[in-house]
Amino acid sequence: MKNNVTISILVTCILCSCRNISKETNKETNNGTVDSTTRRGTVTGRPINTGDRLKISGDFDGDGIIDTVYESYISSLTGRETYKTMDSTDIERNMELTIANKPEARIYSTINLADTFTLTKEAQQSGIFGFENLGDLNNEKGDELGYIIDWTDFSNMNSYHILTLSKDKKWKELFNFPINESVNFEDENLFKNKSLILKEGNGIIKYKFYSDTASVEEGRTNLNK
Ligand SMILES: [Ca+2]
Ligand SMILES: [Ca+2]
Repeated sequence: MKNNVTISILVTCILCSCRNISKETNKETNNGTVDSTTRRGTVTGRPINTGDRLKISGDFDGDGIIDTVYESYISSLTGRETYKTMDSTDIERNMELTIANKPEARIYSTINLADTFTLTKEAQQSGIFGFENLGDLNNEKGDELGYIIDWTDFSNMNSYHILTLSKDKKWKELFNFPINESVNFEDENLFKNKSLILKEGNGIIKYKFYSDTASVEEGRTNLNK
């Protein structure tokens, strides 16, 4: 009797493992035979990692309460958050798929009555980087913020943007300047505060920009003019 029980358990186990093996084999066969259209469907079918969206905090409307500003990266085809990376192994294909996805880089915040603001509708980008609270640069209540568009290209040429929230709760660009993505962030090309921007006071800032003569130079501007 005991032997019979042992044998039937053994048989059940073998049958179960056979079923598992055949499932695995099917899965492999499916993967091996998908055509490019099915594969594309699989890529866009994966869950969206919104963990790669950036956020910063600060008092951007100057009411004394700390606010949070979030990055949003949507496909204008669906109006929903979408993938920053469409193909992590093939750079050229990633570029094509990104453009075809018609993405928009935007920001939104916890600030009452401040609308979602579009940073760019240019399709060849994967959101932003260097997203930071710059403090109150123009001496008008409220912190300013900085960002750089993460262009999906092979160029190091880019621009640094400074935004402020106006009194009527609208985001607007105060200033921008050209940068070189690799050279500008080398230690010797940053100010002593490890930033591209240094506040002088009375709305005046100094900034490190990439010049036409291919070197990092220091500029100075009045944000209130
Ligand atoms: Ca606030
Ligand atoms: Ca300000």
